[in-house]
Amino acid sequence: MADITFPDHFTKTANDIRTMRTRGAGKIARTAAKAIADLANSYKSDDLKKFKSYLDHGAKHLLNTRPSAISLKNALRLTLGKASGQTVQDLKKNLTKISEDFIAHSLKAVDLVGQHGSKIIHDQDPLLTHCHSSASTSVLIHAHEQGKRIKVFATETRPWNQGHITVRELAQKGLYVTLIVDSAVRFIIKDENIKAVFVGADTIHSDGSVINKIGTSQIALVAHEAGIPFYVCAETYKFSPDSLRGELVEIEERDISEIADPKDFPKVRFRNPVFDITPAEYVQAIITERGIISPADVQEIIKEKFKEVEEWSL
Ligand code: RI2
Repeated sequence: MADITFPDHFTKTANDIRTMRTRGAGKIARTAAKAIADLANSYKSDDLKKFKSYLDHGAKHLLNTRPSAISLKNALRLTLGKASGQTVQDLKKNLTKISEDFIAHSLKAVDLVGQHGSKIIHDQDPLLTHCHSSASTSVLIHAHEQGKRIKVFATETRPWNQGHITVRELAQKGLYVTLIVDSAVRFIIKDENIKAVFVGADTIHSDGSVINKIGTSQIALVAHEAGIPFYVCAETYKFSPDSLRGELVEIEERDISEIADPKDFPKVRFRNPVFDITPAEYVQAIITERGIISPADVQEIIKEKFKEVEEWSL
């Protein structure tokens, strides 16, 4: 791999994902699908074997950027893993088409998640969300557009403050939205009589457990304590086929400079895990583009969705 040089646009895209300039599991997936097709189209020789190896190295380069987002790996599985061709030109053409289809389906899926999820929201419901998830905001926006006068409470989501993106997006769409600090969740759930929690997912394991932004599992526990439903909004390409074999995603730990400047805290250690795992028992349902499913049904969907690409490995 050391002797392979990728085009600038490709390394920039990978770097944007790593540094979170491009973020959100769905957007990462679409960006990776486009990046691998663009990489293919920038290849100059007619040597098919070398071409495949080049793409494989490109895929590995992308995979290393965000280890907890199975959406990225699945985007490569569902594009590169399905593409075929007897010549470099054929493979380029086929991969480009598959990549475009994946992106279109992904965008459509976010809308469908919104349509399905909005049905379980009632008029006047106070609701809570965490981080910024386009699948979750799709649900909330659809409910609002149906005339349901919901009140959304959104956590700021340290250390990256993705909650700021959420509140700006929802406010701009005309929703009644309130920003709270992460540690206010338990107080707000009780004080505002929150009726349900909606979050996104970076990965969903075959046992229905959910990897999402750090703090999600605490919120799930508080929702459980309060007896309110905790819903996960996720397109099915966030389901992990690896987890069928017991391979769970690694929890990404990012640079401590995201939390504070260590120079200001002599002799202090830091940790910055950016995701956590919420067990299936705390998840009321998963809202997907196929409809609202039980965490117990995740396994069946994985088997069906990934059967053709199961053996393909990067
Ligand atoms: P959508 C994000 O990860 C958040 O954890 C969010 O819940 C999840 O991706 C899903 O986002 P990060 O990239 O695909 O901010 O629903 O670390 O937009």
